[in-house]
Amino acid sequence: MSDRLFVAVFPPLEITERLTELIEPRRDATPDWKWTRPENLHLTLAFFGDVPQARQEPLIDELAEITATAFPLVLNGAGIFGNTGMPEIGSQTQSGLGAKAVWLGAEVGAPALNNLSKLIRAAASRVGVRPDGSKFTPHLTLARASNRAPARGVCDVVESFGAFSFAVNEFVLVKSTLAKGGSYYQPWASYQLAPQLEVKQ
Ligand code: 2AM
Repeated sequence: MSDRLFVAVFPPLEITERLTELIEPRRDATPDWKWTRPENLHLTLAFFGDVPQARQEPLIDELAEITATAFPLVLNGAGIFGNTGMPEIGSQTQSGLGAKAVWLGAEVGAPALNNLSKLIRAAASRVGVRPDGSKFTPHLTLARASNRAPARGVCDVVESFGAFSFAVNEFVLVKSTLAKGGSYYQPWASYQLAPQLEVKQ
């Protein structure tokens, strides 16, 4: 037996609610694009695919050994994943070429997310769980196209959403179950980051 596992940061409720308010009126307006369900909004730090049950307990324990500090994150601006899986950001999102996913990028906090992703992938490797090796691109997927579809309209919508700031205080190991209406995510284990020290001037 194995489970499909990944590690992610979930935005706090107020951000999810704000995003949901912005997304809901668009759901039926973009037939080629499926907007992410509110409870599924997240930033993936590491994707492991199917992890055999025997490796899950060691993985859960090894992730608990990670020491990292909480950090601020600001999500802003649209990016796309195209056929190549490579991110295309900024002006290229306006090119009108077909894309697979449209996402919100990290305006502030990308290096800290990258660092946390590295720590998580290293921890997983130590217990024989191989993380997806593709280049890490901090992103929160907002819409997916089952076939490549023109992304310009959706990118413009996402660009109009503005910025979302929050503190990343924890990361979560998630079990993903593939279902017809989209994946279903269950938190498997949560890990708190050390509080950020306040610098008094
Ligand atoms: P996405 O946000 O770009 O779709 C669960 O599948 C999560 O893991 C999704 O957020 C997905 O990213 C991410 N992920 C990263 N690499 C993946 C891969 N090779 N296959 C499936 N999902 C992957």
